[in-house]
Amino acid sequence: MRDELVFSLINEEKERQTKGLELIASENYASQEVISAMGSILTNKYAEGLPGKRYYGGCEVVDKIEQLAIDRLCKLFGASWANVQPHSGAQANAAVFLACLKPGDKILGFDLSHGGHLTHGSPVNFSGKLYQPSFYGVDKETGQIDYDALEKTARKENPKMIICGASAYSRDWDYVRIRKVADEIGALVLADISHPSGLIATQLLNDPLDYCHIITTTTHKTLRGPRGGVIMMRENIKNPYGLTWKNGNLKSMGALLDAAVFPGIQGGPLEHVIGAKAVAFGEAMTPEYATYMKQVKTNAKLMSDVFLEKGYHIVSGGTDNHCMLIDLRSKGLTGKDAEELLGLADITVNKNMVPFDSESPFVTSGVRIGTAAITTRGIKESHIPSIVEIIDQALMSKGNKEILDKARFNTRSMMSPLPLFEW
Ligand code: DSN
Repeated sequence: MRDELVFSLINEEKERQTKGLELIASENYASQEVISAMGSILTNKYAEGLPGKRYYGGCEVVDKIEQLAIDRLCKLFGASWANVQPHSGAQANAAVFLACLKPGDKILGFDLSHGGHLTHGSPVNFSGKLYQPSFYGVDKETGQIDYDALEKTARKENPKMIICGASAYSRDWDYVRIRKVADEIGALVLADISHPSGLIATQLLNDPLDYCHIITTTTHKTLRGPRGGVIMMRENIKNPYGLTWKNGNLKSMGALLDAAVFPGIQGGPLEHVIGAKAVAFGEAMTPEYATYMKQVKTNAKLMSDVFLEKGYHIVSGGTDNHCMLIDLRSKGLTGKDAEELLGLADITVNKNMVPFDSESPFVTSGVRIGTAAITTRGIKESHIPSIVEIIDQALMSKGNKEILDKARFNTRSMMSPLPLFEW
């Protein structure tokens, strides 16, 4: 018997996803094949362990699937080792911490209130409770990472690990500079590339695998796969002086990371999600995906330019990747106001702290906007000025119902005809 209630709610959500403008920078629309693999009978299988080394019988097929996911991921990023079992990006980071650090060890991460992530040392997260965090942030004037301050804090605090990566930062990273100071103090570098991983896989941003010891990413943001995480390492990484060296510890570090994922922090892997990851990694190696990622970047750059023309303040003055952070203080709005007003126009964003914010995380002074999801729907440069116009109308509406209804009508007219799984 069909569960009418659950499936009618799924249809309701599908309708919401179809008619609106999805601008949450961490979301995307997975392909029908990714969704089919994720909704498959692979969910029935227990497979604790790794391909060829399981604690359950009957794993001969899921072994092939998981190995395929590992091999495709390594090919996609030029990695030499990977674990595809983390259930999420947070789990991937937790496994790295467990493998590389002891409780009480010092870590240095990007400040959450400047665009960083909870798992990079926030006091409300395991990473800030079990380890001793210190933080770097952005320069008040430029809105870009203050690398001088990062180096200063690294030398003062002597962390065992420096974490780079963000959830609301629109600029590329100087991995060479971070690795240089890490070498000086004997720290490991973890790059969490959850947001820009698709742009990195298609060589549209600097490659962290060249310089960082360990890489984590989610698989559902720009990578457009199922909800999940992975960990990777490259064997021949460079030192900051351009010399390539063989990461002699790859095998033993890989074994430590594998053991940290299972049995360290997880039980049985989600083989249905791993099957869907394999599909997504296959898709990400196609020319169509490379074209898609270029379009994501083009759309983001144009959108930020049009917002600037309309007098909005974009933190750091623009974007190199798929997202931008708008500081709404100059427009007399909070992030909470903006999220609510845009929601009434069927435009989904998330309120977000801006650097040096005076509001609480529940209110905030900004919104974060990303172009990965709308680009999957088929949005091109020609649509961007109209999208910014609709957003501006909704934000400046002061809650006027007529204006918001018109903005919602315009959103739906633009989005409803576009298919959900357009490539
Ligand atoms: N929630 C993710 C994001 O929106 O960036 C990070 O965990």
